[in-house]
Amino acid sequence: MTEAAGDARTPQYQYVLVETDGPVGIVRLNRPKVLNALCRDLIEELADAMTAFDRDEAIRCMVLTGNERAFAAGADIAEMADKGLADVTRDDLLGAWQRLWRIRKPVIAAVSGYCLGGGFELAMGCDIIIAAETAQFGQPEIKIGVIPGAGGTQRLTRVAGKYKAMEAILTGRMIPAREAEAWGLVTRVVPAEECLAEAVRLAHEIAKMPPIAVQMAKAAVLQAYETPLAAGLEYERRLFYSLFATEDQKEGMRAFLEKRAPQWRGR
Ligand code: DAK
Repeated sequence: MTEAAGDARTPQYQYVLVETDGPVGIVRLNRPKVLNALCRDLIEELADAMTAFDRDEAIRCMVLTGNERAFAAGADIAEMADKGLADVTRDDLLGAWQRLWRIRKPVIAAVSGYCLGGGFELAMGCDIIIAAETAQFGQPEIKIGVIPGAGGTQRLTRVAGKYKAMEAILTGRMIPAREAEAWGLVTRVVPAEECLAEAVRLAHEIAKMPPIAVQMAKAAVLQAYETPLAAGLEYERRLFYSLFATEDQKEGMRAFLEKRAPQWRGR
């Protein structure tokens, strides 16, 4: 059962809608008139909402979504158009985005419609992407005189490889959901009407897992993008050993041996 927005756990924001479904925190981008263009205040609110869920012990997994027409069509071009170098440097545009990349709990993006520019970068910063058949991905910044600035040249290249990324970024063309799937950019493609429900279902499945191990698994997978293989393997090994300090490891292994379901305590 979904909790109504507006209470202590789900404060009201101007540009994002926040709700909970048991242990799942759901954040919906909410500037439909401009295809969820990511203005500065929206990113600040998004970072606030997701950080609050990250700190809330009752929340185990998050879903980030938009609407049927757009996940997000990129950063707000109207807000950026007249800025100079001094403005963008002083405004520290990056600050709130950085807070998003530090979320420790898993975040599933449910993407329908346009997912462009900063919107695509936001989705790529999530841990799992469920795409509707209607989803269209792309980095069209080149068409407005800039390049991706929130990770697109790096994340897209690491996932899709140099030749796919180069074409996408140099032409700005849209990549339909099925093509994005073939490039390894999305977890799976589902019919549009099932997209959010599938993401929430998956979030509930993850929410049933032991929370400390879930966070460590996320950290270990992300480390694969940061380090050479030997350092990544060492990082994984250390996290693996450290889980033997948790009650959940004892409970999980005992429950298996006793042929019963484990009761996770998050300790
Ligand atoms: N910004 C502002 N408004 C936008 C917008 C955007 N990105 N995208 C759409 N809109 C607005 C349109 O202006 C229009 O407003 P009205 O005219 O109705 O007032 C309304 O949304 C509906 O859009 P359209 O009329 O254009 O709808 P169409 O179906 O005809 O076309 C479209 C849909 C998605 C193909 C088209 O809207 C479009 O091309 N949009 C722009 C896509 C784009 O270029 N995105 C990249 C933006 S640059 C960084 C962080 C982030 C970034 C960079 C740095 N740091 C932390 C350093 C990100 C940069 C970007 O994303």
